[in-house]
Amino acid sequence: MNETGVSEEEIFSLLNNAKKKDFTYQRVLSSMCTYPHEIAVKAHMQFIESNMGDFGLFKGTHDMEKEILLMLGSIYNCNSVEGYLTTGGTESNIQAIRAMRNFSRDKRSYDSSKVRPNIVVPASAHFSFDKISDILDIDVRKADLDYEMRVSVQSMESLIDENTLGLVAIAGSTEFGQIDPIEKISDLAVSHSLPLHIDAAFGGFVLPFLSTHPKFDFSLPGITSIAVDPHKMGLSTIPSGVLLFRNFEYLNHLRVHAPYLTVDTQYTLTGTRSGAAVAATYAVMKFLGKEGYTKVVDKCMDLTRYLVKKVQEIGIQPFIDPVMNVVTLDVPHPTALRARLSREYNWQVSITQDPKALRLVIMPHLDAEIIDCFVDDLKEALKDLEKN
Ligand code: 0PR
Repeated sequence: MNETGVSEEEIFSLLNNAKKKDFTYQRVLSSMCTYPHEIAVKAHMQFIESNMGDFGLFKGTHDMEKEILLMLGSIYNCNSVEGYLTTGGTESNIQAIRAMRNFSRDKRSYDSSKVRPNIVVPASAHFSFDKISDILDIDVRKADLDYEMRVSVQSMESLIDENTLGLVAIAGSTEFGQIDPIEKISDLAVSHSLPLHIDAAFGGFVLPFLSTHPKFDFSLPGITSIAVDPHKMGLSTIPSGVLLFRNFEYLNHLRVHAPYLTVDTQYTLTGTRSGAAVAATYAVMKFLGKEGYTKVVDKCMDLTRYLVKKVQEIGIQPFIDPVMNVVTLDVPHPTALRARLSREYNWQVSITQDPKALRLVIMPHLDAEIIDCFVDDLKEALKDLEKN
């Protein structure tokens, strides 16, 4: 650390240099994040010092948090919804499974030294579930997918046993943007009296704004919790995730006594929490409303269809028909192609693991012109690969 402080001018020169090394989103087709809405940025700055870890000091911010939960409860068909703003999908998933574990432990009072509990998730689950296995010391059993990358309900059922804490289904999978057969999984959860968590980190701000979509919310009786990330398609600032429970009963299993704060209980994973992200999320949700988000989603879906049409013109097919604004392309040598697109053409794309496909996320920072440039470069990169 330097002995004495440096001037503001010098600081900004350092910051500008760092910024130059960062990618600008225009060349990024691999991210589920995007530029936050300017209203969100303004709100974030206004509440920059607000700490939801001690929300008795920040009653106004806390009221906005409660309002966010109510707004989401109304679009996810639940008026008894409880929860809180997390740092994102990872924390929401950890806490949802921790609540399941505690619920089961309190209800069945099992001896954790003798029993190793498990949860059943789709094989397509985000890698946060591998962290969960490690943190909570539980087995994460991965159910098979069908040919369209949806989880097989039969496979899920075959993995359930007396040590199963609960089930997970995905509304908008990370790699393929696919939606599991959630209605059937809800029935499965009900018939086995198990809680069901929906990972809608990505899809939660897409599905409600599509003209038609399968049910994925609290209107299905088996669903006990939902994770949704305003910092992805919600256009809020990072870190903004939301964990929602159907009612207080599940949240209450996360209760921790918090002495010396203005409120004596905490249900969250982190202590100090960003009130700025709460303000940002509240502001952008109010500002856009259902109409605004529908426009955002419409634009991304139009671009998604446009991209599919353009790649089909050069003989490339999507791996599955895009369900939301995630496109996977069945290309030769995806790993080499990705490297080439990055190295020679300065595009950031990603690849799926199994099966391997080129993966593109069509976020609001993209437009038809960028897609045209990308497809031209993709065509050239494919030619380069054929030559080598
Ligand atoms: N659940 C799903 C379905 C997700 O897709 C993700 C993240 C998470 C949970 C975890 O969310 P947090 O990262 O907010 O904890 N999906 C992307 C991924 O990990 C996130 C991402 C965002 C990746 C921006 C790249 C990027 O540039 O692949």
